[in-house]
Amino acid sequence: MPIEESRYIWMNGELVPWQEARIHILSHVIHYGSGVFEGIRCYRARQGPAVFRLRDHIRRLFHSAKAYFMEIPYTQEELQKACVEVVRANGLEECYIRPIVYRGYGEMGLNPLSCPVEVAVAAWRWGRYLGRAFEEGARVIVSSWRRISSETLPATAKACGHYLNSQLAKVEAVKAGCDEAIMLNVDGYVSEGTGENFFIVRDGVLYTPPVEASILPGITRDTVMRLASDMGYRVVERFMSRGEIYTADECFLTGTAAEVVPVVVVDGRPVGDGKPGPVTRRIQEAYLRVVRGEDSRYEDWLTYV
Ligand code: PPE
Repeated sequence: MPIEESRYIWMNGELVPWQEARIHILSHVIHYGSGVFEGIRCYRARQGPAVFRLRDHIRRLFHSAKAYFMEIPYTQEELQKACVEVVRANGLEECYIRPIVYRGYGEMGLNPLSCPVEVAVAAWRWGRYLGRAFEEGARVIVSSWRRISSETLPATAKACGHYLNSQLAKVEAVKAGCDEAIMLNVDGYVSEGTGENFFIVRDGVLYTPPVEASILPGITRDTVMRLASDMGYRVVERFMSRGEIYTADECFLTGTAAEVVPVVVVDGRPVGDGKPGPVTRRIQEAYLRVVRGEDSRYEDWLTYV
């Protein structure tokens, strides 16, 4: 689906018209993937549009930048404000916000340190990331590509170049007629989806791979762990093997873009009875209530625009 254009993009402190938010072809990021980014959602809540877990996303952006020696020329508060400003200036209510910090035009070659660090924040309306799978459940494969190892790249950073790994797995899934791919880590344990974390449900207990399984520590994953335990479920972070997915009662994916998506087929095998499971449904509903400000226990997570 093409991007649904908005009017302005925040670039290095100024709002510029959407079509003018350009960078030079010789910018470092284009050649070497030297950028870090975030994905944040804003929802139509009771008292107006509200950005979900803005502080946590911006904090992770700074952590990602630190791993690559990128000094962001703004404070966390300033970038939080930039996100809110972009939503407001575009008159958006429900939207996706994409802050990106990248190495710009300066020098060529692998030493990035003298290239300028630039920042942009865009926002646009973005519907269901995995389309009908949100309702009907996703069909996934286990990819032949392993998730990047923490010994190769700092896998907990959300960096542009890391997503070449995700793209290989995603294309493999799409060419196999599936919605998404799950990657194993280099040791053969389940890691995550190409843009989502992964959970299974067995006998009413939720299991999700730990950070040590080379995952991106997802903010939606954290939200779901918190909501599920508040709902009375036991939540366990532990390594899991590929075979365990096949025999799980339920599986689901979590991510800012994807939200909470049931998985109904893995490698051609139905998960449970092949329909979205009841625990997944309950968590999906609870998540939507929280992001829309319908559950006062979690108001702290909302930043009203
Ligand atoms: N793992 C990966 C690899 C990942 O990219 C994401 C987010 C997650 C886990 C979940 O993290 P969180 O959003 O904090 O719960 N993927 C973002 C980018 C998707 C894209 O296509 O671009 C997102 O969901 O915004």
